[in-house]
Amino acid sequence: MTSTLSALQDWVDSVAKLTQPEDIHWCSGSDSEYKRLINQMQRSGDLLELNSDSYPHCFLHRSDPSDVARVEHLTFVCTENESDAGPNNIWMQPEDAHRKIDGLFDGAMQGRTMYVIPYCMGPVDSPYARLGVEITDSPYVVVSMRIMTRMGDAALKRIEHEGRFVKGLHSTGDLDPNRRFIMHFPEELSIKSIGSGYGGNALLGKKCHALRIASWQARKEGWLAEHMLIVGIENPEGQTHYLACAFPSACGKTNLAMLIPPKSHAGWKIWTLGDDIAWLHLDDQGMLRAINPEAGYFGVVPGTNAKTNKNAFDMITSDTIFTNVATTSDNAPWWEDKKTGSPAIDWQGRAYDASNGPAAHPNSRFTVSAKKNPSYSTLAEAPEGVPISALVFGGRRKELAPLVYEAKSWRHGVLVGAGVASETTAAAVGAVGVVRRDPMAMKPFCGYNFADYWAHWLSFADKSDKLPKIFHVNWFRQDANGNFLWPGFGENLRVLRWIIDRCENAVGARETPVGFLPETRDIDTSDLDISVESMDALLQVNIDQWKREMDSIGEYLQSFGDRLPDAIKQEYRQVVEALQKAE
Ligand code: OXD
Ligand code: MN
Repeated sequence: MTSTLSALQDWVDSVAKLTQPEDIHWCSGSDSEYKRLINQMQRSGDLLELNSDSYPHCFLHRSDPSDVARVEHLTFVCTENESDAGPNNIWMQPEDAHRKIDGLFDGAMQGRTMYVIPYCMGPVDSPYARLGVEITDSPYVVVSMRIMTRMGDAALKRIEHEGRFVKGLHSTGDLDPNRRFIMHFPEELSIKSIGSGYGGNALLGKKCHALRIASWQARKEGWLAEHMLIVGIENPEGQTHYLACAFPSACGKTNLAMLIPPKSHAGWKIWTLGDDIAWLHLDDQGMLRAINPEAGYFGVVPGTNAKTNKNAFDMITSDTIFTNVATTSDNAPWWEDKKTGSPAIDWQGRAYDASNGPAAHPNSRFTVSAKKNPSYSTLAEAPEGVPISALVFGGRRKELAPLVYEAKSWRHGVLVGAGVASETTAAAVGAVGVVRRDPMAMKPFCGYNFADYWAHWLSFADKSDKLPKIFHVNWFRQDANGNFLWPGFGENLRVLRWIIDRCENAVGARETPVGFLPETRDIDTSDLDISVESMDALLQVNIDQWKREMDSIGEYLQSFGDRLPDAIKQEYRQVVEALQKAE
């Protein structure tokens, strides 16, 4: 096949010349193509079929043990000026970067098939959707992209019509971590990734395009590309509010997006629009509207069970690709905290032995179509997206951050987002459990200088007076013995209800130096086994701890030098002064 769009055809030809594949296959996105690739990978051993009675059409992929997570230390943003990438990114001069990575792509696809994957991020008929083409030599990437994006003929038609698309070149290379690089060229709207088959490094529509490149595009075009889930919360009267929530990787976005209301909340319903990425645009009325650019979920498996996330637990019993989980003796997938069955073979294919560590890799994943989610909202297909009532930031913090608080204004909310910190997780290579600054949960994903990004966020206040309120939540507070103070999961609906009540001006709040907090009585704890002391601890602002936190935020903000917007500095000073007065 060829394309009528010369920019696309010329690029495909030039990549083929460089990488020298044996074959070129243009992906149509059809069922038969998907099945053919699945069969081919079963024959090559890249996919293993799981128990077809209990897990029909489910497969296991075992990655190279050195290739199990995103590699932030090998991820580059390559802009002409280093300061445009900012201290939040690792930078390389674009010409040097191309030279380096093209050297690795030279002949990299010899003996392999080169797949050309046209894809659309967002509903194909949405004005907010954006287009891309990924070239890869990995059939695992092709089948995963078919689940995660709108991929194939319909996307190609729109690409040929519009003429503009993000170019993503990927090869698994030789999987040697010393020859692994994920490079972004925002000024050229292009991505080059080599040496990894792991989702966040290899499914280029996701983190590389829909966050790093899209955040750059969004700044130029006046919208926002964010690491946010999108959820609809319907009350028993049938009114629905939509929230977009930014939490760092593996901090419960998928669980919150698919929350099941607790028994005490009969009549409440939850609708999932997205579990990882939101693209937010102002409409002509000044409302912020969100679409989910993705079409599937690439979720963390361990911890998923009938209690923590029944929707996901049920959804992944068919038509799912698992990566790096363990298996039981009857060949069902198994993971830590599944609460049923036991492991026989670990994620590396060895007989399970507890002394080798967890049976499933802590960052093992499921890849599944969003349409399989019992709480899937059909509005996820709406070209105009959904109106957002509240934006919610959060992190994994043992102490300090209360269960919930509301920013005093949009500008203050931008400071709250900029100050987000969280304990690191297994989603990225590196130490786990270390608190690090993760502004707006975008530390690994903002494709440009955070100082410019905050300025862009701030600019929305001049464009609309209907912006959503901004909140911060923390489900992860612990007591002195390391026990979680808040039950989390479905019970988080109680906190979302306070957020919605605030958006409707239906409830008051207590003003503190860091923001508005609920009165304890305004979080409905009926039928919940939680002590008054725990609730008080969850809703407390410890002035001394917050002063130290503001020192740490201040130091972090200063690392952005002169580019830091004045409005952020002013908001920062106001919080510091309010804390001083509160002594
Ligand atoms: C993800 C991540 O996979 O954030 O969504 O790492
Ligand atoms: Mn994510």
